[in-house]
Amino acid sequence: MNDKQNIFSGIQSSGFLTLGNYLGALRNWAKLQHDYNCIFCVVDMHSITVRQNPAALRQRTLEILKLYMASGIDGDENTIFIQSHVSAHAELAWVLGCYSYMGELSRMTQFKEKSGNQHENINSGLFTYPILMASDILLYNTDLVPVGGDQKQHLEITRDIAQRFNSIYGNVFKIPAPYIGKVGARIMSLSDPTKKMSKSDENVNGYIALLDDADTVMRKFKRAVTDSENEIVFREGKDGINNLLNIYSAVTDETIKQTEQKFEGKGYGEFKTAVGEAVVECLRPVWAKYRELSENIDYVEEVYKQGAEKASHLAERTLKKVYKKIGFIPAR
Ligand code: ATP
Ligand code: LTN
Repeated sequence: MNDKQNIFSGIQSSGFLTLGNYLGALRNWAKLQHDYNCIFCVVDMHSITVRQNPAALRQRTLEILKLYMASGIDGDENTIFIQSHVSAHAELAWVLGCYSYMGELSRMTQFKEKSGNQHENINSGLFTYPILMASDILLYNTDLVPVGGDQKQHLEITRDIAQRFNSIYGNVFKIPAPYIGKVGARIMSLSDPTKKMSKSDENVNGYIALLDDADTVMRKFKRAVTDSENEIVFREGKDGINNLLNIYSAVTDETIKQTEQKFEGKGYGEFKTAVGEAVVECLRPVWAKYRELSENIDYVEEVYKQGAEKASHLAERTLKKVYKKIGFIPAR
């Protein structure tokens, strides 16, 4: 091992990735890859807390993996893998479940939200979801976890579980910290800019899917909800314009101030077209790389197989240590 810090993060394979996932997660991960030991996982096991169609799940898991790579994450330099390929995640989750409390799990806002949305399927996986996430993170001696603000609470429970375990058994787990970027931290829906842009939004006009084509991207931006004024400035109450300014500045690397000056006196229609065009330009290289990877599926397979091997090696070491500490007899 080198002296770089360890990073772990993951995305569920529960829908099409959006511009929000790209600007809030993937693009930032790609920037971290040279300065940290990075492990990026497609968390397919988490996604079955919501009913999935098997063929669609298979397709999406692979699609997300390719999008990791198309966003510039190098599959040779980093560890990229699929969660269900490394059995230690499920095994550690069982152990940690015995050190987690019903009370703390029932306070998780994601559980409250998701169980509110699917009354017919409030399964126990939805409830224990944060334990599996804690296992993902703790297996790899993770220092930092790059996630959006919505995941902060899950990071806190991960730290609590790890500290509780360490206080009984000694220094077993490294205590991880969240790493929440500023730029693109929260991209809002184009049809309701008071809500987060989300891949599970029923209204397809609310989000830009990363694999939407250029015409669709332009059409969705042209329909974006704004306000009845005609001033392109970042100001409280102008949620739609604020979101478009945020997106424009995130994809062009200009500041909000520079963008405001550039569009001073211009109309909303012209601004929306400019934002759409800037997003298309930003996504073009991702689309090209994605196409290339789709034609070279053997390479993609090699990356996730090698990734699972590297990840298993690290994960098994932690799991062995845990088993020994709690008093399980070693099998070998
Ligand atoms: P869902 O809405 O279906 O719960 P999601 O789109 O929020 O899913 P996740 O898999 O929960 O996607 O998130 C993957 C990563 O992308 C997380 O780090 C999350 O914080 C980030 N992310 C998701 N949506 C946005 C957004 N609108 N703006 C910025 N970051 C986002
Ligand atoms: N819960 C996260 C996805 C996730 C994750 C992780 C993120 C599962 N395991 C480990 C970081 C580290 C989400 O819904 N975005």
